Order: sequence, then C-alpha cells, then structure tokens
Amino acid sequence: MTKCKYILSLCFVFFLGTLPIQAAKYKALKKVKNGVTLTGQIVYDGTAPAPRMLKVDKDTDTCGSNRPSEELLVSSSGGIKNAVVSIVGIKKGKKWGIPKKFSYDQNRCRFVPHVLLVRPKSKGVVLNSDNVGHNFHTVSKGIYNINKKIKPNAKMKVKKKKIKKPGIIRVKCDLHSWMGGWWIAAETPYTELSDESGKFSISDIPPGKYKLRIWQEKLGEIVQDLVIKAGESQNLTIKIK
Ligand SMILES: [Cu+2]
Repeated sequence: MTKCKYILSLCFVFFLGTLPIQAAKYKALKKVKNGVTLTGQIVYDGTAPAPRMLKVDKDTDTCGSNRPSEELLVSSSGGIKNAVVSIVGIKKGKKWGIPKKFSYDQNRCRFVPHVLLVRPKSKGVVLNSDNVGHNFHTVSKGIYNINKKIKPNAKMKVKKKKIKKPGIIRVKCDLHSWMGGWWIAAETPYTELSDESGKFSISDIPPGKYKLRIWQEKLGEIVQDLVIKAGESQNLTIKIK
C-alpha cells in the first residue's frame, strides 16, 4: 500500500507538468453538427479508504475542529466526486459553459469549492469570509502563481489574463496548513467535474477520435481512447484507484 501511494505521488508530480497536451487554440462554433453526449460515472475500484482526518489546531473558534479531508470523496455506491473529466483533441466545438468570471471562497478555513473549474484568461475574485486572515498561495507550472495575504472579511481580485494557460493549480494557505484546494484551468469546454455520485455528462461532442482524460488529486490521471460516432450516445463506467 505504501509503495502504491509512493508510485501514485510520483505519477502525480509527473502529470502536474504534462497535463496540457493540447496545444492548438480552441475555437467555439455557433452550432455543433451531429453533436453527441457522453455520460458516465467515475467509480472507486474496490473498497475506498476512510477519509484522512485533517488536524485543525489554530484559530479554532473560526476554523472549527479536526475534520475529514476532501481529497477523495467517495459515495456509498462508490462514485468519486470532483474527478476532472476532459476530452482531449477537440479543436472546434461548443461554446464555453464555464463562466468568464469566477468567485472562490475561504470559509471556516476551507476552500469553497474544493475543486474549481476556470477558463484560462478569465477574471475572478477570491473572498475571505472568515474573521481571521488567510495567506492565499498557489502552486503551478507557470499558470497562475501568487502568494498573498487576504485580511479578515476582505477579498482579492484576480485580473483578466493572470491565469495564463490550461493546467492544474494547487491552492493552499500558509497560515492554516490543513487548507487545500485546486483550480483547474480547462483546455476546452469539454471539461467537467464529476458530481457527488461520480457522474458526468458532456454534451455536443463532434464525432471523431479523441482521448478521454480523468484526473483526480489523490489518485492521479488515466487516459483512454474515445471514439465518438454520430448518433451514438455513450455511457461509460470508469474505475480508478
Ligand atoms: Cu488560512
């Protein structure tokens, strides 16, 4: 088990650097011809481990007490929440569904939502809803790096174009070691997060041959072939561990 975890963490570091494998610029069309919907469920393969407990040992009046980590959320039926599902290789397709403007919160010393999908180059705001300060700190491979203190009940603006390109941004707070979150700057609108039961539904996919990529912060990444044929909707169950 220890060895397995070690290998996964190695994979994770590797993929953090390599996630954007689609270099061509994406073009949104007015209408997608013969668009197909792909539905599916991301499922934990086997019995999921009990959530790791986070040690909350500072500012406890605001932050609360020890609580389960959100790094791997598995439903009673095995569905994994917050897996990033993306189709790689679509150069022209549907309009962006991810808004141009985002809002991210720090509330009771946790990041809300735990995983946020953003559009590259979009603007947004990082709130601090707490009556204690946070030090908002991002880690990424040249996508959006900032290390800034946000005062109690204040906010920080993220200006347009600060998020330079698609990829994964890890978010943390240097004042509260247990705080952790993720921003995913999507390559195309064909990127979604799985819901509480691990389900996703990606619509308007132009027929073609692509890669389906699943990334989960704790389990790493898997990539598989995806063939979309006109008039044939698909439903997939993808097991990861
Ligand atoms: Cu904090």
